Amino acid sequence: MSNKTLAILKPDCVRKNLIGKVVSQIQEAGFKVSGLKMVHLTEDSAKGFYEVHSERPFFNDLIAYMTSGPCVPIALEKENAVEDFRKLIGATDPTKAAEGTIRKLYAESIQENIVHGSDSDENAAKEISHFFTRKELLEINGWK
Ligand code: IDP
Ligand code: MG
Repeated sequence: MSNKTLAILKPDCVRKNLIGKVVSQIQEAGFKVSGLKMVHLTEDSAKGFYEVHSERPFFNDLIAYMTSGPCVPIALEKENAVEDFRKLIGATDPTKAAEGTIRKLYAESIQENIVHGSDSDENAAKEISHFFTRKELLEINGWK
């Protein structure tokens, strides 16, 4: 099992001035920040990141949303990171998300849902490398 996952604070999170609140909730849940930056995704980069959804009816809207402003990718480390992070953010549709989850607290809709979380160890590794080089990531076990 990997101990890494990728979060993205999506453009609605940045616009609503919620970066601090959401990062704080993530850290209070025991995740360590290994890499963090603010980027404005290009259309090509967003399409590459969400390639698995390219045949879905919401794909074009998803790309428009994800390129509508800057977002904040965050590489995270914790034991059981992928599963624990999905629990912390809640269901894709905020009306179905559990109480206290980040999406239940802050998301507007199934599309504008504040935050991304990787869905498997394999995808976490791919998604982290979409945004970060190895040198940009702290080695948590080496922290003094
Ligand atoms: P996830 O983010 O919970 O893993 P996915 O099914 O992987 O959900 O979908 C990726 C993103 O696409 C969602 O977070 C959301 O922004 C958007 N999305 C998913 N389903 C819909 C939909 O039915 N309508 C509009 N947007 C959607
Ligand atoms: Mg997904």
